Amino acid sequence: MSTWMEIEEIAKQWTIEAGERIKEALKNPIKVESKSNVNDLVTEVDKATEQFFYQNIKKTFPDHGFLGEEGVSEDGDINTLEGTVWIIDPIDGTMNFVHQKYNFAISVAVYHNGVGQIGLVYDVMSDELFSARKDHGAYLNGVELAPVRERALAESIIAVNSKWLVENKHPYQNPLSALVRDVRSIRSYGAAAIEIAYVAADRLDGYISVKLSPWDYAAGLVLLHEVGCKASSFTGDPLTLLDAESVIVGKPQLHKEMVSTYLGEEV
Ligand code: 2AM
Ligand code: CA
Ligand code: CA
Ligand code: CA
Repeated sequence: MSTWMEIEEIAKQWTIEAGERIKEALKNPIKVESKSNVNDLVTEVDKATEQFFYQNIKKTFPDHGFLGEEGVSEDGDINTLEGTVWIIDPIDGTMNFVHQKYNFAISVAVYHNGVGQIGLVYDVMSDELFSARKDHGAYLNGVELAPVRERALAESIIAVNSKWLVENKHPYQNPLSALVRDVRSIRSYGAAAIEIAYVAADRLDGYISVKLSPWDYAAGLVLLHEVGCKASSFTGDPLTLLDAESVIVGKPQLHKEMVSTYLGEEV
């Protein structure tokens, strides 16, 4: 039986190696395909990176479960978080990867019976590794992140995908618009895992997304927990990690205010 500390070390090594492979792949033209719609992109590199993790995990930890965005697992999608489960987004921010060759991350989480034990978010091109192990703090490239520092909503910077503000059926009624008006400013980095890691690292105060999947935020939740930040659905309910759902992340006071005053219901 490996300890969580040992598993974290192995996970970090695989993540750094996966990052090297991605950088190597970027030297050649990359084949891009669409998934659910023309703007929902996937590349051969997303699939190869997920395959790299899946094969390593299967070989090293044959009794661990696997949940990844590109569905490479031979056992199909899991529908339970019982036991030890790896939740992986091989490239978070694929559109950035394709268009910018920058601002994308590898997101790796290990959960045990539904509780986040290890969270890694590796911003490949910036070479920034955000890491956390339950009850042992959160780190950026080995330097411990400070516990959460609150900031008033009017002085807060939050990240949202602003396309969703206009894609809503009734944009003028969209409660997100009022929040956008009242905070200090808005950012949109296009990679949920990085945006959540930035909240943990105090580069952002909050992050909101209308719809995310477990692999987008599983590692981020472990980081947030270690610094004392909060995450929930728009209704304030805990995130289930098994379904796509709305996600609101923030420092505790700001999170509470965003849910109670601005959101509180699905949009
Ligand atoms: P991805 O790059 O791994 O697909 C973009 O604002 C962020 O939302 C990215 O983190 C992206 O993850 C995530 N996302 C989740 N569902 C998405 C979807 N259906 N289409 C595009 N991005 C999605
Ligand atoms: Ca995707
Ligand atoms: Ca993602
Ligand atoms: Ca992805």
